Amino acid sequence: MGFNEQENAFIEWYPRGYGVGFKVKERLFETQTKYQRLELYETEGFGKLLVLDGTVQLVEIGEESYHEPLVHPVMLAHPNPRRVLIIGGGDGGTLREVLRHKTIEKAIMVEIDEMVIEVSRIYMNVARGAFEDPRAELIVGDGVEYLKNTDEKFDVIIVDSTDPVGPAKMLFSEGFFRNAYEKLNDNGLYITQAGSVYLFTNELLDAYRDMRKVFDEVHYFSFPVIGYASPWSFLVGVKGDINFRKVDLQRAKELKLYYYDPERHETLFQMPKYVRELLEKV
Ligand code: AG3
Repeated sequence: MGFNEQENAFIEWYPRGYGVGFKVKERLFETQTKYQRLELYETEGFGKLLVLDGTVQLVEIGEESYHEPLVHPVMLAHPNPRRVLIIGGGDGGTLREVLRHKTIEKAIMVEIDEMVIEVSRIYMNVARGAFEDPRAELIVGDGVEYLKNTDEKFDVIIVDSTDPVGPAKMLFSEGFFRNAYEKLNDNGLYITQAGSVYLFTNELLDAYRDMRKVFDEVHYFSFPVIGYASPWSFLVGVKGDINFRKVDLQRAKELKLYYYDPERHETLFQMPKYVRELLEKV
């Protein structure tokens, strides 16, 4: 697991011996934070690589292939997203993409691990000023507790967490989905990353099943993400009357996107056939 001296590469091992790796130019550092093991590398071809508990969080070159599909489909399907909550996302990439939308009045980000925020801020060019934006509010704390106790309501809730195994497991529980549903405005959208389509299929099915118990409608989609065992899955929960199959192309034009293509929004929904069939059966 992790850094391989012989290959001079960082390799993340997924179940069944499936690996995703990057050649490393320099090992920048490794530390145990209060919550997890954090590693940072300079890769040969993809800029810096951030790893938490042995799992790739992002590479600087290509991180938009994750942050764009996580943020923009829900933001553009919502008719007027003004207040957004982000859970996790300590590197600031999700917050940065949210703040590109002119409708935003407030974006609250709740990240449990301050070290992730600090390391990203100091070493990586991901947040690009997002934390200094007056519309942004950063809370260092437990997202589960925050969502249970807050009096605030949101138009969009985005969960940018680690895998649905280990510490982030709670963020994929029915109880958590219920709290999120309650804290959405009458018309609201919830999105979570939901793991590798091929290698975490059971986790995807479990989360889909539990979200369907809570939300008025649930959509799934997949996207090829640089650095992860792709395709990667995403789950969207709808509260109220919002059509997630349609996005606002007018607002999309101003964004100049690189990976997610709003004009081909329908292509987002492709899933390998057997996975779609499994999802339809849950
Ligand atoms: N959030 C992590 C997604 C999960 C990656 N899992 C994995 N490599 N096994 C990404 C943080 C970026 N803001």
